[in-house]
Amino acid sequence: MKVRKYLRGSGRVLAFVFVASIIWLLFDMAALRISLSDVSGQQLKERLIREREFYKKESMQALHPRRSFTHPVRRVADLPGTQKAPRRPKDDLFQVYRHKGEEQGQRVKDEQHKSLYLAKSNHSKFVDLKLGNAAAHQNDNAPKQNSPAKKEAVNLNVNAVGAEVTQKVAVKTLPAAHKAVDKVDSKPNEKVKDVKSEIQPKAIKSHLAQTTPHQLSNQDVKEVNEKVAQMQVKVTDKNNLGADKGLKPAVNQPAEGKSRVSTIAVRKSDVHKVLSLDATNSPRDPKAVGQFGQAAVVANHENSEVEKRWNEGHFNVYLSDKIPVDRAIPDTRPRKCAQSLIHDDLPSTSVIFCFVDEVWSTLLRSVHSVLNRSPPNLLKEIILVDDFSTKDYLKKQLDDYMSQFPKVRIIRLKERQGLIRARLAGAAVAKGEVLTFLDSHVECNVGWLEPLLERVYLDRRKVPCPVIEVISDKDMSYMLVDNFQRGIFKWPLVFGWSPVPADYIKKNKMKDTDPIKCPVMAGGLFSIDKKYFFELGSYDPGLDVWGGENMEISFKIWMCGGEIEIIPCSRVGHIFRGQNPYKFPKDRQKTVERNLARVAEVWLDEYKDLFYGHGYTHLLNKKVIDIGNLTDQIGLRKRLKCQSFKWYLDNVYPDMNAPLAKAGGLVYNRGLRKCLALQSDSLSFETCDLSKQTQHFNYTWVRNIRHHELCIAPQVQSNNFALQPCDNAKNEQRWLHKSSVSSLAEHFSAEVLRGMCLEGKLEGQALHLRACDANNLFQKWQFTHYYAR
Ligand code: LR7
Ligand code: MN
Repeated sequence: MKVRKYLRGSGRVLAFVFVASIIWLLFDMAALRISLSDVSGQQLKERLIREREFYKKESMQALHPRRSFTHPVRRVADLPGTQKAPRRPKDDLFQVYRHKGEEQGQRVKDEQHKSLYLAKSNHSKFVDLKLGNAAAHQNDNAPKQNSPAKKEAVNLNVNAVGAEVTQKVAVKTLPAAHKAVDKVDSKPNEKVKDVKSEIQPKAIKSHLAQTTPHQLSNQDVKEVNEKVAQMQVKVTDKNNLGADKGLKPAVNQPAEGKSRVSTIAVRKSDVHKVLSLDATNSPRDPKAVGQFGQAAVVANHENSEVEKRWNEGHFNVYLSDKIPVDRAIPDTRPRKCAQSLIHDDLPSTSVIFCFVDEVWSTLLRSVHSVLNRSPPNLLKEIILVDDFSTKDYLKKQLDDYMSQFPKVRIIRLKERQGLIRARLAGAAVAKGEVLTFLDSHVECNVGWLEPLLERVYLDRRKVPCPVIEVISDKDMSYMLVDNFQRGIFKWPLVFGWSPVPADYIKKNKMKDTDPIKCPVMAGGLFSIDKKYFFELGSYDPGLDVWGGENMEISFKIWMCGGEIEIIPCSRVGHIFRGQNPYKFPKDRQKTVERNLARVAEVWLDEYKDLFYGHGYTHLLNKKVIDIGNLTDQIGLRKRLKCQSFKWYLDNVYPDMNAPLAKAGGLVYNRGLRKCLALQSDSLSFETCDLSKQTQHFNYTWVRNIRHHELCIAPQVQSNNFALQPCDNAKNEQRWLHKSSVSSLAEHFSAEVLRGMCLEGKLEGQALHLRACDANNLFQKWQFTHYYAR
């Protein structure tokens, strides 16, 4: 009765509205529920795709390292205050490296350079190419007064190039030197050391004192001798070289390499100012295409030709063929470099170029740049390792051409070995005390060699690299790179360049000429003491064809007692190109991945998960890929008593962020408002308590939810989960989890069971597997700490 009273009049209307809205609400919720599960399925799909895309992108970056962080370059011609060509290449560099209060010095240098320039201009230092190519034609156009010298330069051998320059310019001071080196060539078996004892300090010093443009003051000599003496003290003290600046590891090096430093102490050798030898200082044809490293343009009607020939090298091959193989390039060194002091008794080097189907003109330009800009007494030989090229011109034509240079040796591999084993073949026959590896499309700049060898001389465990400058793949111009760049890597072992932090430069009062400690090297251009290279086990011979060897040797050098440095006073241009112009015997991506996995397994310790976790989890499955036997490599690491990868990160690359897990700590369920806990071999929920170890889990790089050795895996039939011994290779133990942003933020969605998520269950405080639902709070989890995105 009472109810009826309430349902009378307006009350009836109200009741009707109330009931109707309840029914409406119920329908709405059901509809929403349906659409939600739809959406969440869709969202999960999208998320998986996005994740996959992300990792694919990252792994692609690993395969195209140079594209990921580009080299900061400057066009020499674009530098402020430079005029249009023709001009002397060195002028604009003074703009780049001009320092306060040095204008006076610059003027002096300018004058000196001018006099050198004039002095040399009467003599051609160029090789008659006898090729009938563009360069040879340019020779025809060369000014008349060059002709006699040109004749002189025919039949030129390395030493003749050096010798000729030497007589006319700075190294006129070294008559004994090249006489002696000539002798080495005629008797290839004669030891370098004997020769050096004939040619060394006295001859150089006395002649330098008379004729070098920059007189070596007694003060200079005194300073260096003092430095050497200080080093000697330091060495006996600690066996730890601290004389030079740079990112020096704080910990004593473990490997007991026989340091050259102790030898210095005995020798107390004299020093000379770095030799700025450059046989191309006054080129035959200053107007030749690309001369002085300037950008060259091709006329519109030649474009189709450019395009046609592009794939021969994946750069402008057509243009390269027009540029003299001995062109001049601008001296891009910081100004002070020309004043550096170098020890007189540096070790000699074998320069090793490995190549497969390299373009003729770039290969020749690489070789000539070494011949024309290296002190002959230091250049023991140039070894060309032909990695089973297919091009005809690289056979007899190359043999014939190189036969004019006694220092050039060609080694032919009987089958394609790949860059890494080709380098090993070159190293095996090298006679020099130091190996200098170069890519086969480079141009070595003036004074490039001595600063590298000087570092090896100071300590045989130093592995110096030149600054790698950029030769444009499009217009072949020589571009200068910014100072203070070092080689680094990012995950998954992607090489890149990064500037030395400004505060580090400031704190260490670094000068632009100081060696820069380098966590990893680019790979293609470096010098290394030959014995030391082999003591380090050279390269892992199990690395195939191309890629990853730069990471391997970098970790090996640092972790086993050596150092990698970039030497700003040594500069070499390199053609950076978008693609490899040669074929890979096997799939390119698989080759590089496999190499990197070998490196990760041998050198990265527990950090290898960071490598795999950045797009390479598929490599963990032994059925997918066989990375080969690692016993020798692991044995080598033990034998050399190398440091851990953690040591490397802490001491060599401290600015690298490398957390061992993506997230960790307590795992809070937002619906239950409790934390996941391990209880007698199963999982349940407890009130969160940081002090309880049973509540601590990690979300690892290979996407496991891990408690010590146990990992969670979904069980599809029972809609449940299982705790299994962790196995990085098992895909079923992987869960996608993001702290925010993505649509299934905070969920744990099973990677192999699409659309299934971990959910906290109210009854029994347990855990089960349910269809992912974006809004379900019981499917939302939060770790105490997130270390990475
Ligand atoms: O199967 C091969 N056999 C070879 O002899 C493949 C290559 N090669 C030769 C090739 O002809 C060339 O002279 O090896 C040299 C290097 O090959 P590139 O020029 O195709 O390599 P890249 O310059 O693209 O790659 C860089 O990374 C490589 C990874 O294995 C090597 O370490 C290269 O030496 C290295 N180059 C540099 O470090 C130059 C600066 C680039 C940067 C950054
Ligand atoms: Mn290269």
